[in-house]
Amino acid sequence: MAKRPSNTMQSDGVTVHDQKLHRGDGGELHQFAENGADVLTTAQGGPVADDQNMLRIGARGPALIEDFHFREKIFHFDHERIPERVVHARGYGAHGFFETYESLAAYTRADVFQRAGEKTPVFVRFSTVAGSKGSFDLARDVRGFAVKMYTREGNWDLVGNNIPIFFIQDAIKFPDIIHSVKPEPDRAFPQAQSAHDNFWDFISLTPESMHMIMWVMSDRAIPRSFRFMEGFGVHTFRFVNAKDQSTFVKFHWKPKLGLQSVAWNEAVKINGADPDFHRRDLWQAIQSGNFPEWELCVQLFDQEFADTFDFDVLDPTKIIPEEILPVQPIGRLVLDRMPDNFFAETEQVAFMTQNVPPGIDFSDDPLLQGRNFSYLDTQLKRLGGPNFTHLPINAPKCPFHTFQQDGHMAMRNPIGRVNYQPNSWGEGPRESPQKGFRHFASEEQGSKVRLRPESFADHYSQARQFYISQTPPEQRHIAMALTFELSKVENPVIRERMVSHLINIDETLATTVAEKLGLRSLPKPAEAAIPTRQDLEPSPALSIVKRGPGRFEGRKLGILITDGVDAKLLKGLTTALTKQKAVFELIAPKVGGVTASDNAWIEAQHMIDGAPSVLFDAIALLTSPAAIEDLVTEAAARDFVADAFQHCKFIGYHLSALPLLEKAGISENIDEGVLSLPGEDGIAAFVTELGKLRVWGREPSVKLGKA
Ligand code: HDE
Repeated sequence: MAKRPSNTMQSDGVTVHDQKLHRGDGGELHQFAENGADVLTTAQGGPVADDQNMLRIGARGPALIEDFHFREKIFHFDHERIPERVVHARGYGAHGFFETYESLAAYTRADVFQRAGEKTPVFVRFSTVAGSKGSFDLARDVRGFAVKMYTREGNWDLVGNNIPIFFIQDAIKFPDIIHSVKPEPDRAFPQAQSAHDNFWDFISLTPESMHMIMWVMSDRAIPRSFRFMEGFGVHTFRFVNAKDQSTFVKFHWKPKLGLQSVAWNEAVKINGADPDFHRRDLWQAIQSGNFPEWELCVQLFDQEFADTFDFDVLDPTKIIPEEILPVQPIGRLVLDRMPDNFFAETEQVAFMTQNVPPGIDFSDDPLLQGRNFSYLDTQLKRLGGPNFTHLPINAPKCPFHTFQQDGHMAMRNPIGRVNYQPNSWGEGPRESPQKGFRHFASEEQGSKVRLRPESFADHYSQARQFYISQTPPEQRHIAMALTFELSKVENPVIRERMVSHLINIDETLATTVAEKLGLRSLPKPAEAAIPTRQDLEPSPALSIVKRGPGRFEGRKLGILITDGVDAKLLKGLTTALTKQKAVFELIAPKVGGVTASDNAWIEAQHMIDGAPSVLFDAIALLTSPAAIEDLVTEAAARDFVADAFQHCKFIGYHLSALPLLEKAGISENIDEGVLSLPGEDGIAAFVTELGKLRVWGREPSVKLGKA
């Protein structure tokens, strides 16, 4: 090929395409079609000769409007963004399936629950609520847990959260709570934080939010992984069977690997070290074949239970404790495939609470009723037109037939003459009273009013029940979280108003927070329509710690290695971890790796500066006598150990690492969680010990959350 003059050379030095392909006579086009996959084209399919330089007059002259390739490319780029979700903007999704355990025909006619072993394709999107699309993963926040099941009778969207209740009792308050938590409108900060005046001002004026506040100030709001969180449908729904009989139902997702959260100090550091911590975790788990799994469980009850239960089952700020109404597993959800493209699937997926198949119906929960309007409405803004169901991620996977037509970006219109019904052409789909959705014919009566029922008036009893169900470290964390959040509130009146609510929940909690905030005295308790009930039993199911997994499966050990690392010990440790289905990453002074005691070269995944211990569930220090002297001079190595200790993690160490423990200031405090690594034989026992996850007893001594 003739060399181009240097002033028109491609700037990236890539070989210029064979010009023959672009001349355009028939034979050559045929050749182009065959080779098409690797030829860059415009969106119109036209092959591109030069993607590095605009068309211009002379090498240094003005650009030409005739350059359709440039214009198309920039035009498209200019329009790449769509509005982010008004809430739950930051999310991450995956595909999988739902498998039904047993037929639930007695309760529901929903096809998805008719046959044991039936598998239904699913797409799930996890999210934070307040932060924008580019915010960090470890914000203190509720997590969205939205599930789209592509059933044989259309899509069923169970758009839930990782907390079983909500802040408000009426959908009309949603814009207010969300405005209050989002960045304040004049200054446009803080991002992805509830720790500011507007949020706490609204909350302290909204007593119905107190139960939810207990949950979001607990460790539930800083989960270790999407894989280790529960999910909840929140509202009471209805199952409706083939005889049109209704049973109330509450949905719960239980993670197979158990619950786990991080410490607040850890969350803050994770956000700096890896803002994509939760995304990466899900990506890595699925890509490595460790498919996350949850069981779908239900609480089923009838009208009689609803009438006699202590609280109104339509009130979305209340739970039904599992100890009172057990949860029954009815199927499992497995996530086994990442989307091919984030935007096409995770960003464009449109969840809608009103997507329910025949056999699943709504209750009159006023939050759910309001949501049923909002989720359809918002898609129009976000996805730009009424045809968002034409996007593959939103389209049903069962046959479907509508007479809807036209609109922006219509991909499929009715074929043939008929686009209405009834018609006498004998064409097109028809209604089916038997197969079709029949709304449950509940008896309703009453005047048209704007009223909250009295049965929604108790705002403190379940908040107290949640608090007293927690273990001491979990209670400490709630107190610390409240103190931290309120310490960011500039107006002391708001701080005090919040404490006045806490008194109604638990006096010790209120006193602790008041002291830590430096309040001179306890304010008067907030006025309560209904005094807090002291007789509600603690519900152990509400504590994360009481229901720890007891095993290290699915968790990650960070192994710090240096030159001279004991090769056998390392092998023994990694084999034991793999056996227990745990994972590990190697961290070294240099990312290239280290030379082990047997002279083998071991590659590392991280350099010590880039892998603080907050990214791991526990750490092991596999140093060597020769390398330790240099290592202790590294601030990152000292922080690695000191942070792990402060965050109550297990630390396994080779004896050569003692000077590092000393430099990190913990050699005096060695406890049952700081373990000298045994020889090869004992290493499996060490990994079993890691299943306890944290040494919470250490916490008061490191003053992480001394309450
Ligand atoms: Fe949502 N919520 N929400 N929400 N919500 C949205 O819909 C809304 C509520 C939840 O991954 C929006 O498509 C109102 C409770 C999740 O795409 C919007 C009310 C629960 C997601 C909306 C609530 C949720 C959303 C924004 C008060 C737990 C993310 C974008 C009545 C049961 C879904 C969108 C995804 C998203 C409205 C309260 C869960 C605006 C009006 C309670 C998981 O329609």
